[in-house]
Amino acid sequence: MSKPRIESYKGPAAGWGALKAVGTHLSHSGAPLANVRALLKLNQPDGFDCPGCAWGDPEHGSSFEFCENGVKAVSWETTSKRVDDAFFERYTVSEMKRWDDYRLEDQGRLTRPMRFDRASDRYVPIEWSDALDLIADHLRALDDPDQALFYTSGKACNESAYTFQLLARLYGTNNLPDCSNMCHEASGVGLGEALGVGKGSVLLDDFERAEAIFSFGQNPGTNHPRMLGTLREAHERGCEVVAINTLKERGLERFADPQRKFEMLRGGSEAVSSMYLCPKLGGDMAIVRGMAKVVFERDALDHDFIARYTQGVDAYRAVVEATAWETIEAQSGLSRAEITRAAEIYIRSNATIICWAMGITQHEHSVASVREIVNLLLLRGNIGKPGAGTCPVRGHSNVQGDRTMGVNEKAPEWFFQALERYYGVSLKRGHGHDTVSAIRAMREGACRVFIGLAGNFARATSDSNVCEAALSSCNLTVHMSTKLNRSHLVTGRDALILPVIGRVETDAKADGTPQLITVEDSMSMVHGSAGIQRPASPMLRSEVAVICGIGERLLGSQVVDWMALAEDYDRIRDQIAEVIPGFSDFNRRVREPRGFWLGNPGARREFSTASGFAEFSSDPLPEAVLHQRLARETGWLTLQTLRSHDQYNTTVYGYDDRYRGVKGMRRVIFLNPNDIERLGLKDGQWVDLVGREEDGVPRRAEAFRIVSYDTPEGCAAAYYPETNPLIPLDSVGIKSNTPNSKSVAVRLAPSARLA
Ligand SMILES: Nc1nc2c(c(=O)[nH]1)N[C@H]1C(S)=C(S)[C@@H](COP(=O)(O)OP(=O)(O)OC[C@H]3O[C@@H](n4cnc5c(=O)[nH]c(N)nc54)[C@H](O)[C@@H]3O)O[C@H]1N2
Ligand SMILES: Nc1nc2c(c(=O)[nH]1)N[C@H]1C(S)=C(S)[C@@H](COP(=O)(O)OP(=O)(O)OC[C@H]3O[C@@H](n4cnc5c(=O)[nH]c(N)nc54)[C@H](O)[C@@H]3O)O[C@H]1N2
Ligand SMILES: [Mo]
Repeated sequence: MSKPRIESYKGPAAGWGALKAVGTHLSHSGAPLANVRALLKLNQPDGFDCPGCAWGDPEHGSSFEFCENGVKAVSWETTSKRVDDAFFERYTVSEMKRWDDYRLEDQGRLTRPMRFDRASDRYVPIEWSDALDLIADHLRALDDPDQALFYTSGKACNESAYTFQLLARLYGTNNLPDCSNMCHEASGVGLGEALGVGKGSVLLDDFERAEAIFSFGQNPGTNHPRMLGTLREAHERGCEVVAINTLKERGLERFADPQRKFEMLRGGSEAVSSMYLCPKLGGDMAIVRGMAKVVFERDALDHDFIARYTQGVDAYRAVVEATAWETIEAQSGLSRAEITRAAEIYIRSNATIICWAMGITQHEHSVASVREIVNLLLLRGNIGKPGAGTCPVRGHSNVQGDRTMGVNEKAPEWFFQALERYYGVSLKRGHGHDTVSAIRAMREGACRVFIGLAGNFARATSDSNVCEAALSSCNLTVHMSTKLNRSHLVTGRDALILPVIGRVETDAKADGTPQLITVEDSMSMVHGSAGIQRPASPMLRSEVAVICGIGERLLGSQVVDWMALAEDYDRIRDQIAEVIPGFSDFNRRVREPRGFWLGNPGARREFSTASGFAEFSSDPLPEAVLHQRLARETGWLTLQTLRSHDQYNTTVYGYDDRYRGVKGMRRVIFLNPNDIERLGLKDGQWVDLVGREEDGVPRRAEAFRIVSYDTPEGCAAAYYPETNPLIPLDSVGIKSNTPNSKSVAVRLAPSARLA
């Protein structure tokens, strides 16, 4: 681990810094050669899908794209370290609860199923069949299937997601919370309302034709590194790239492409963006509103498109005209002149893509912001033409696919009917619990069994202490996982850790031939993936095998022949092909190079909204965004909780955040120098972060070091998940119910920790 220090980073994104980091990570994982081999197949048409992110794969050019964080994701999974029986004999659960996220996962891969033994406070081995019986017994013992929760993380592939939701629904519940509830839910809701489909409309090709690309609230240098290549190529051919980010993120400023040898040798790099705006947290809806104001004023509308395909433009025009520039400037923290310049770029462009991620979706008014983005695109007909459209940049590599497969606590009526028709059963309707309401339900005793398909529920959710108490009150908690994490330590009365095969590993049929799994990327491309490594332990099972094992014990094999599904995933895909639109001939099409495109009706200008038209919204700007509401009370700041360069969500690979200049530590809070002075603090000082406590729940995260940083006044930043205890469970987005992870009210208190 590096010595803790702050050291500003002068290089471009990627470049030599990335190559050096790759070397360090490969040697730490202890399996360098195997890793390299796995990597060479990374993202190739017949290879395996990188578990790193959901950015699309290019159709031409080199199919191997270098990506530092892809290497980290792969080497983390192919590590030679193992969590074995001796490990669990050595450490009690209480002891491991004191470890941080890095130390837990760094123990290596889980190797066999374990059951919590309360008397000894330890996990002890259990046979697979006993573990599956135990789950079925617990589920059968519930008074009502709605007392069970089936949580999915976006790591799960299509086949496990489909069987998991099928299991839940046939058992009798729609309680299918997923990580999407904390992530792009607002995009799904907003796009669904406006355009009829909750997914993005662009393909990678569109990036080659766009004349302007706007990126709102995302940090691709860390979280979607392969997107940087796309942005830079666009910029090189004269496309305007406008970055709108509260922080100056290096990846959005400059990028050195490790694929280009000459550039690397001369230490060169290229600019990625032509304009960079740094709004206050939550100020984006106001920016887009300001841009729309300019578009109306200059009559730069696509009148034909608006007349033919849309509804509601007059009401929208009225609300835009009624919004004062003073409000727009106050909420965004930007000047009218800056916003006008961005609008002029938008007006000059005949084909515009707008991308966004968590900086847009994790606020109270996120759904309204997504709709405002769509409004802006509609004004100039930027939906359903080449080089233009919406691009919510997804997180987990298969988070979009999991929803397509029916992991949805609010599944639409047609989906129930399709399942009923195919399986000849009748299913319960109604909404199940999402992530936040699942925590409330456990807290109230209404849910008593929690089963997690991948992920780290206890750490990823908001209000950590509240969530941990809720999980602990369950009869049974179960986690299908690859690595040890905090959720395993927050045990119900009974608790199981079920170790599964990871994506880099071969998942073989009984006869030894490999199974194929499938995933869907941000551009709705569905493709196959098969691992090449030997599984980390002979006792691992695939997610599908575990789910089907529970299914058979709980529901028998009359309706679904679970064991047949587990034997050959082609059979699962045949059922998906019958149930889910767009998947006909699934098994053949997914074996074509690069798979197939699910399509998006919006790209054809077909809108399956209630009216059949693309809908303008006319929401007023929020009365005030959080930083304005807090300004009146002294000492409060708005905190965004974000990712460092060395983490994948709750998986912490290391303690460096290279581009932000942080070495060897994670407990830092980035503050504007004026805030530091105003609050009578000093750069480098240690403080505790205190959240809102009006509801009587203490919310405190201890010992963070102040880092003076280029962030707007009143807007602080610190890493997730260490800051999750600060986010009140009820602080959620309107209509999305997503925790407001990018606008958390905090104040700073003296820390017991000394320098
Ligand atoms: N290496 C790596 N890759 C990942 C992940 C990972 O943890 N590590 N996570 C995956 C997942 S699940 C997801 S969802 C994505 C997340 O991808 P991102 O959305 O890029 O993730 P965050 O780190 O949360 O970054 C939020 C960015 O938005 C900016 N921002 C925050 N609030 C605002 C705001 O109000 N307005 C504006 N304009 N900007 C704002 C922040 O400064 C930051 O740059 O990445 C995926 N890929
Ligand atoms: N404060 C704050 N909170 C946030 C966010 C934020 O920006 N700020 N972001 C939110 C977002 S966008 C998301 S998507 C969620 C993420 O929420 P989750 O998806 O629940 O969390 P991860 O950290 O991705 O899960 C990591 C664990 O997954 C398991 N795992 C890894 N690979 C596999 C696999 O192949 N199979 C199986 N079965 N298990 C595997 C490992 O055991 C690992 O410990 O967090 C959310 N929480
Ligand atoms: Mo996410």
